[in-house]
Amino acid sequence: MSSLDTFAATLDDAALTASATPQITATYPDLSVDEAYEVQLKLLQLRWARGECRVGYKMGLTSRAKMIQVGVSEIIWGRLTDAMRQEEGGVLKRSRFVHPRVEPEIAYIIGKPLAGNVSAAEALAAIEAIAPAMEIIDSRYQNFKFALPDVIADNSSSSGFYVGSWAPKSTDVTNLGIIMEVNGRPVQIGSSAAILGNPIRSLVSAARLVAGVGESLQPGDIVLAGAATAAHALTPGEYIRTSFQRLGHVAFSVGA
Ligand code: OOG
Ligand code: MG
Repeated sequence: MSSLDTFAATLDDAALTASATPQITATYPDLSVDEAYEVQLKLLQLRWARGECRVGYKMGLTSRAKMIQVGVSEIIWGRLTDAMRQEEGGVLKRSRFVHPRVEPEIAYIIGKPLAGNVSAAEALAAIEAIAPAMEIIDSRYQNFKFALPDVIADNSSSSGFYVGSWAPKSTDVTNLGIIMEVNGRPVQIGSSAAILGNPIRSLVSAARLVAGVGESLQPGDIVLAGAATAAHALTPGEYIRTSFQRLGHVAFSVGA
């Protein structure tokens, strides 16, 4: 096994056992971004070998609020599997995760293949529908602390996602109000415009970045555009509900 295989196995084990692991860069400071994406692919290959299926991609650190919260300021991406999809309105088991957080997201579903250097107009034309969403992020690293290559290797912290009702692709989502509430109290308020000025730019970035490793956005793929606000750390007993102007809301409860 190469050291990249070992890093992937360690991260996979950390996720399966919900236990934190030291940052890779603590002992291997030279891990490059390209190597980190190789680790991420190896990590996903372990999940696919257990029967999980690819369902799309997540973009990360596409807003200033997120970059500031985690101290990394590069756009990153990760891969979504069917097992990460959570039932909207259901109960999320806190104990399955190390230190989960939730954040508001906008989800696109792809209607036509998209890859490479595309314009915003081409990205819009490739969308089939848009939905309100939330992502559960759970860094497998101790104290939720990481450098850029660490978080990339860790599938960009992705561990779950909720998608609400699909709205027509013609819905203007460039500047929608977003309110994330915990037990009825607003904890994050923002706008979809915080996502790179316009969330479609996140899809443009996704098409370019996945093409860099020979992949493409395929019909039926879900793409999460990245959080518009900082994330909220989850505690059992919380009811999380995020409302998106024009798109409706998404909710779930946190159980032990
Ligand atoms: C990295 C993942 C960032 C987003 O939406 O910005 C992300 C993290 O915050 O742990 O998913
Ligand atoms: Mg996210």
